[in-house]
Amino acid sequence: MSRLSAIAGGCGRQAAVSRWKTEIGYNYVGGINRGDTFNTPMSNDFRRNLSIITHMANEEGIDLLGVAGISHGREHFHQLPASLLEKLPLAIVIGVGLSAAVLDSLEDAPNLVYLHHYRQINAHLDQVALKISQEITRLGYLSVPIAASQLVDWEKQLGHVSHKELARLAGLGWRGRNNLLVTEQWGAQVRLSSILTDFPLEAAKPVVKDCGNCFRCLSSCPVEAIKKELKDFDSAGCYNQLKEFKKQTGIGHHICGLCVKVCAGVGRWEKQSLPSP
Ligand code: B12
Ligand code: SF4
Ligand code: SF4
Repeated sequence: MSRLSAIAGGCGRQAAVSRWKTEIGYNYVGGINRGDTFNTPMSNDFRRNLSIITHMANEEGIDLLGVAGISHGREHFHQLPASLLEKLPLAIVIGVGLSAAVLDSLEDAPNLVYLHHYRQINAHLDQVALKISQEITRLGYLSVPIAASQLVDWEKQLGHVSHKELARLAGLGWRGRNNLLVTEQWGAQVRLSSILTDFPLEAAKPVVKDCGNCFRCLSSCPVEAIKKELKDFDSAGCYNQLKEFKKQTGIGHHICGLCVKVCAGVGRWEKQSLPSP
């Protein structure tokens, strides 16, 4: 699935939300409501279920949403019991685009404006993942929201699962030379979160695309961690640089953003008139 189209704000938004709820027979109005949530019998109606999720996501200002099948690759999940994972065949992946203006404020290191933006988008993603998860729970299905940015293995620098990989599997984009999830519309300027679930939805297929002739990010990295081939990406070099940045006054987090700044996505390259690679 590609970028979500926004519902108009204010009263218009409320009206639009009511309209789609009526259209799809969705009459949940708050409080605890499970099996009787729909006017029509609850079957494996993927389209309607996707509609519930995408409209919620739209209301919450989510820019990207996709569904990944995760029945395979369980070894890539960490600190989640196998007995739970086997009940969760899907991941709903959500993404929020970063402010191009905030990224423009980056010169040769992360700054406090970017730190704030990073933290707020993480918090926003976590809140939306929670809301979607609560709704799925109310509908009688299982859901586990995964933190946007939380380590479960500090030494190996691992989260519960890689949102980038889930996003790729959900067809939202490809793994760029910068090792990040790169999308058509947002480039790498998108942060991600995921909800593991058994809510009946159709899993997408990964997109067959890559960075093509773009090498824009190679010169953006202060330690030249980004190479022509993704397989040669220097993870240790990148991490060491982020440790250096972390020490800088007021930052205190492993952030950087320099390779994100230059990976703006097809639509935004024209608008931003960034220098040619
Ligand atoms: C730890 C971490 C880091 C570490 C990296 C360490 C590492 N091991 O990757 C450090 C501190 C260096 C770091 C740096 C950055 N990070 Co970081 N980071 C994370 C975090 C919290 C966990 C990543 C993780 O577990 N990686 C594990 C690796 C090994 O996963 P992987 O590369 O995808 O490879 C595995 C999969 O492909 C898997 N696999 C294969 N088949 C299958 C099948 C299935 C079903 C599954 C699930 C997996 C799977 O096999 C591979 C090996 O295990 C995530 C949040 C999250 N939970 O995803 C954010 C995250 C990856 N970071 C992000 C960002 C933006 C950054 C920075 C730009 C910092 C910043 N914000 O300014 C830099 C970019 C560095 C770069 N160019 O790659 C974003 C990426 C967004 C995007 N568009 O891709 C994330 C997703 C946070 C978010 N909520 O958006 N990060
Ligand atoms: S800047 Fe270009 S080469 Fe680098 S990850 Fe983005 S699309 Fe790929
Ligand atoms: S996050 Fe910074 S150090 Fe790491 S690859 Fe990107 S530009 Fe280089």
